[in-house]
Amino acid sequence: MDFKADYDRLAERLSQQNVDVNAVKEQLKRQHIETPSWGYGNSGTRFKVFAWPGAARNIWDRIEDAGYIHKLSGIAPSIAIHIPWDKVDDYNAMKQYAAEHGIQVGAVNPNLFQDDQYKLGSITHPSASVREEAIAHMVECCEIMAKVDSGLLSLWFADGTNYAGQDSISERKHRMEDALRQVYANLPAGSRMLIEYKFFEPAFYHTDLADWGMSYATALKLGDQAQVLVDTGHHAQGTNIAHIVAFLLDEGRLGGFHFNARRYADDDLIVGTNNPFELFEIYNELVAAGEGAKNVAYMIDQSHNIEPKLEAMLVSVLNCQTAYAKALIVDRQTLRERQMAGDVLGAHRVLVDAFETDVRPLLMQVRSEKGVPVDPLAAYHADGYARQVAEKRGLATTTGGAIG
Ligand code: PSV
Ligand code: MN
Repeated sequence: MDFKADYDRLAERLSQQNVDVNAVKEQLKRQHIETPSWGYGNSGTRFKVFAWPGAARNIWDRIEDAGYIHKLSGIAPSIAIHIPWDKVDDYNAMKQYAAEHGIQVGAVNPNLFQDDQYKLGSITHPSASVREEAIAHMVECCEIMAKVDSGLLSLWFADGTNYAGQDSISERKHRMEDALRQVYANLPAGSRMLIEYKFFEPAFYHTDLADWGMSYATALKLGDQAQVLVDTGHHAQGTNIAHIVAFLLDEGRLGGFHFNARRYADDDLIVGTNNPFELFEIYNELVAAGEGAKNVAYMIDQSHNIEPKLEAMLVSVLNCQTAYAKALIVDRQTLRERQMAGDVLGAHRVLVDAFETDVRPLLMQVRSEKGVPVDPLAAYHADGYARQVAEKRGLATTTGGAIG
């Protein structure tokens, strides 16, 4: 594909706009987007799970698929796992298998929502014995982290109530803090606990960790190893996620992302589709924070129901790459000058100019320098992997774990 002339023109224009193109390329080469094991298996809505030919049947297939997405994109070198969906007897074998496929095991996600005893909650449940089971499961996940060399325990709770008066909200808060303190004490050295929030669903009156402020307050109580995880699908309509990101970065408590796109609720659509400008705004804050964003973990959290699984995951990773590239080419010097001069629309135009720039030649150049396909989607359509796994695996009857 002939992109060199376009790349040269773009590089020339960017250098006139105070952008260090070589530094931008280096940052793009170091980008890291983690894909989720549960995104490779069958999934659906509460109405129907559609089986996809070749969908991953177990953790070994999921690792193969994640390795394939990394091979095509060059920027997805790890896979998040979900326990017990990805439970195995030999975690060393899991680690080795991942390494053979060019990737590592990333965040470990406990499952505190699928067992019958969790009907009224897990760590906020009125019964101490249910809470103890939930704590024991998270401690087991801390042990798995050590076995697979993971530095992240990623926590999401379905806990909440459906009706006013169903339970004491403040008592539930105390139960949660007590449980998390016990889990925190079991974190492997140097690892982090990421605390996710979600404003509704499956509970509809209140969710125990409903927004970033509740996750942040909880993390502060626990200690430096606890941080907030922002799932882009977990906010009310109109919430300014970039603002949350900037605030948490400044506080040193932004642990990571679960990327996906939404229009109505927790839609789990492909990140960067519905609202690419919002994703750009988020990346703009991350780039503006510089070193302050160096420990942020970038993960996809999507379950594709009607889309081809592998293509959907590849598009997701590439959309993050595009948003990052656009944020990296913002003319920050001019932006600053216009901000200080009170040039409201002039400052805004600096961002819009970067957002509207066609960064495809830049990304092609980066990929060719990195030794991955310059057009990963074309490579996906040409190389036959999806057809081969469809033949080999057939129509799986299992889900990826996530059911909706
Ligand atoms: C459910 O909303 C959810 O998508 C949460 O975002 C978790 O991160 C994920 O499932 C995996 O447990
Ligand atoms: Mn999530």
